[in-house]
Amino acid sequence: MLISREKQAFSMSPNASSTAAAVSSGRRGNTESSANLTVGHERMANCIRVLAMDAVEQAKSGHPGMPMGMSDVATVLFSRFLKFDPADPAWPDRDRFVLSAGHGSMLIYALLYLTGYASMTIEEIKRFRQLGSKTPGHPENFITPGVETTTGPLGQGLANAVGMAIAEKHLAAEFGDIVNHKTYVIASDGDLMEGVSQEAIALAGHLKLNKLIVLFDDNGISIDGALSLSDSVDQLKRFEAAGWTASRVDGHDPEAIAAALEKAQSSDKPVLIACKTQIGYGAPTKAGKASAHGSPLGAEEIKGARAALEWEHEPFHLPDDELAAWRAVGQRSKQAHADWKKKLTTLDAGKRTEFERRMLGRLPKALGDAVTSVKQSLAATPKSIATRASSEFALESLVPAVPEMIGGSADLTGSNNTRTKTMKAITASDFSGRFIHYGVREHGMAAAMNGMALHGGIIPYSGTFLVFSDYCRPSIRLAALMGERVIHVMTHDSIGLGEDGPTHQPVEHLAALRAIPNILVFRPCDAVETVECWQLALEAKDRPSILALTRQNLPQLRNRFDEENICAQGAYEIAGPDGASDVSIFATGSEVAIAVDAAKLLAAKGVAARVVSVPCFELFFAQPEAKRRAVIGKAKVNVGVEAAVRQGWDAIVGSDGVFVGMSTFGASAPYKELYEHFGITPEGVASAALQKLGKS
Ligand SMILES: Cc1ncc(C[n+]2csc(CCOP(=O)(O)OP(=O)(O)O)c2C)c(N)n1
Ligand SMILES: [Mg+2]
Repeated sequence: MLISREKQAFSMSPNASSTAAAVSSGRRGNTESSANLTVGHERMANCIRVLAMDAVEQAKSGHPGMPMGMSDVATVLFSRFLKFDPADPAWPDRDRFVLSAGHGSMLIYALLYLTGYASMTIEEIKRFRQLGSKTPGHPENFITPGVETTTGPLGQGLANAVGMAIAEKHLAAEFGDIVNHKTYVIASDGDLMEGVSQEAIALAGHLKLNKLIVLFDDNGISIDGALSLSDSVDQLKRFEAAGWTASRVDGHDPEAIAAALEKAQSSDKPVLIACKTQIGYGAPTKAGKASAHGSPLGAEEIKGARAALEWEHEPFHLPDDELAAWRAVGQRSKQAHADWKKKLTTLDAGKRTEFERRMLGRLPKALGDAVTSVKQSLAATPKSIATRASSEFALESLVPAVPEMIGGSADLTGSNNTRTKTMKAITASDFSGRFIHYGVREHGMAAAMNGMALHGGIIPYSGTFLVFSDYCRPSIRLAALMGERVIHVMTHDSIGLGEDGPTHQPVEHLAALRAIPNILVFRPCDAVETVECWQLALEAKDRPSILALTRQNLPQLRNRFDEENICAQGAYEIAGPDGASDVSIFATGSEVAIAVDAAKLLAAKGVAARVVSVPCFELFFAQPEAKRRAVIGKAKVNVGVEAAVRQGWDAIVGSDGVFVGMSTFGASAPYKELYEHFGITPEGVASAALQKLGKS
């Protein structure tokens, strides 16, 4: 039998305070309800185990092994340490709990049900993995109250948690101890093998995020079998090298787990607790084996597990005492929550209003005024500068007006222009700054930004080169899926960056980003469009945005002050003759000026051409059909111009439209020569249009 009777005896021994005893002992002084002392740790942990194996069995798919293995750890965490209130999953000062190993979703669903989250009923557990349930295959924060972030792609949750811990420290620096919580993570072997985890742990260690506590499911098993097939990293040493404190415990020994967690409470570094566990703990033949990872255990195995766990109850049925003990766990932080609310009322009224505004994700009124003043200034004194510099010019006004904006760059601060003059950097000893030097860690940066946005109270924006959006993409995709407001400033957005050559010149990236649902990809053509796009990105509460910006200077094409945010239409006519046009030229970013010059060349040849700037495909496609048709127009020839691949452009220019752009990788040369070389010039555009008109 795989279950150690010794362990059971130990956890039930009078010296080892049982979970229930801890529940009733008023640990941290926030216990209200008295728990049923007859239910010990093991029985409580077994509630998770049986729910996990039964739900996976019923769904005929899922991952029973991890929840069964980590039940003891999770039981200790939830029943003795985690500050949470099932009645208010959005309590701003709750501890954050991130299940980075999202495949173990039944662990968190069981915990939410057991501790009394209203939306997590036993019916939902029975509907595990079914359409419309609160129990999807992997945890989705936008479906299930109590789930802090969407996990499944390994490594992401851990890296999100780093962002949450940064957010906590930053907000605490600003608002005081109204913000004072921990961030706990359960991470698996897979989480730690993923590259993003290295970026995340290095950043966490550097910033000394001592309220971040990672519980590593150190089970030595992954899908292919023993971890030794593919990994021999000493994780403790690895974390220690990154500035963490690390220890290893028996993940089935509640007191050892509790002692490690207790010690972690006062750490001055982020904490790794490697919990040695047995995957599928309780399953008679599959425990400790990869076969427990991701398939139903099967009727026989479940029968054996029930016997081993001494669990005589029907599937999905929990005895009253066990459920009562768990529900008491859900009440543990009631007093802490009430105290917190009281404390909030003692906060200075202005500060309190500001805190609440930020946590609700509402923008300050000052944003509109800041945008207007930037636009007025640009109308009075036009700027022919790179859009990355226009972005910096906008940020000089936006950052003071929107205090929840936290900027950063992945070691390209001077190139991305994301740091304004007054922005102070966040450091390990002072989190009051508003700029993060993420280091050369694009993936970790994007994942941490998701965590900051998820935490609430912060709108993170980043900086890197557009070509490295590939390095951020997994997290950008998740931001889009979750509907999180994160803003990526991505400069050097085409062959226009010049000499660095094709490794640095994005070609397919705009199309690839536009392919992600629920994202806004902005490519402004001048300083005015840039500030308008910034405003739209900030106002897009439920989706991430990309600002693709140039390295090279561009003329300011919009010299009139418009109160209205014209980029909100996604596409609009920026230049054109009074009457009908033979040619419509659609362009984005740096190519809009080229299109305007092409229209002039065409006019000189007696061909009327209009130019439509398309700063944002997604906003344009969201316009009513009549509006879209009007912007597309009825010219004989449509031409699209973008220094990137054609993919996606047919939706605007039509499949018989002309496209002037890139169909190969770029090259290393001064940028003007590259534009000539690849034919993305006013002459090239005009001649393509004439050819299509049959006039060449
Ligand atoms: C980025 C990513 N790659 C691959 C997978 C598929 N996958 C799910 S779990 C897993 C590894 C399982 O090992 P471990 O993380 O140790 O989890 P355990 O089996 O111990 O529960 C893999 C490869 C994934 N979810 N995310
Ligand atoms: Mg494992």
